[in-house]
Amino acid sequence: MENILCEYPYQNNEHIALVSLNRPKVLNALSTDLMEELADCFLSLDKNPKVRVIILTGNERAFAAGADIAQMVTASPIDQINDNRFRTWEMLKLITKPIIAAVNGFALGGGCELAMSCDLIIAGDEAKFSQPEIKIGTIPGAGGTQRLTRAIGKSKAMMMVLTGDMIDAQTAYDWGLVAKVVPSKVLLQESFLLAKTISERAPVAVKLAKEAVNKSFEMTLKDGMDFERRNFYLTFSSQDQKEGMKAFLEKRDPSYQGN
Ligand code: CO8
Repeated sequence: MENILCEYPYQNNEHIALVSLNRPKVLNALSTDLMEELADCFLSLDKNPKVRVIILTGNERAFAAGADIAQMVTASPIDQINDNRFRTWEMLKLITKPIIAAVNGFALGGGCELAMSCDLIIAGDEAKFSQPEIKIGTIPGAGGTQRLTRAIGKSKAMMMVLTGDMIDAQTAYDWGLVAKVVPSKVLLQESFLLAKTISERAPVAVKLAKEAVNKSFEMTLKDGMDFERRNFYLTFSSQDQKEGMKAFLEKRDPSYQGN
């Protein structure tokens, strides 16, 4: 892989993988090759039964400054259709394990959209978020008008999408785009601790919970409640549910096997 790095096990923890975007010269611009590598890497981590949580990060300067503008500048709509550039983005939806976006620096355009495609975002206190496409004559194409609106509401999303201006990490937190802001220097450490906590929960239940929360973006409340209930029932077919409840009653820590 040329455009990303995958560290597994991360910090000697066989349940956690760290994936880093790695095109520092262009602020991790999301080329089609990078997105192919990312999708392949995520799919293989998803298949690995030991992996329970994935952390996605960039570097101190940038998570990602958007899709690769050099690759798009002369593209026609037909080029884009023929390339099927969104295929790799769509593949991210197939990942069943939680993905934490650990964002330092710029998360702009496709970079912000990639972070929003993850399950939750932790930001370093110097991170910046924006949907700047309007400044280069286009609009968001990978969820900036949809996921952002659901995350922060119409008025604020309109302001970001129509001005293209950046917001800082604290504002992103206040508006509900990110789950937590931490000092930039300890971003990976904090993300690891969160990943470790999640990795110690019942893996099947974690997957079913992730699926149910994500469904809330796509369903009416009634259908979402029905979906949630089915996943709730489904957890009772796992050994982990038996182990979790028994361990509680026996006043000991559970030992989850992920089945
Ligand atoms: N694409 C390609 N190259 C980039 C990108 C990018 N998105 N962002 C930065 N770079 C390159 C610069 O061209 C520069 O290269 P070089 O050194 O060869 O000149 C290098 O990275 C460093 O950038 P700057 O010199 O500009 O650094 P500054 O600190 O001055 O500025 C900024 C940093 C503010 C982040 C600035 O680089 C910037 O505004 N970047 C572009 C941000 C942007 O417009 N992003 C949106 C792109 S469009 C998009 O994401 C649509 C997504 C749709 C979904 C994808 C479907 C395929």
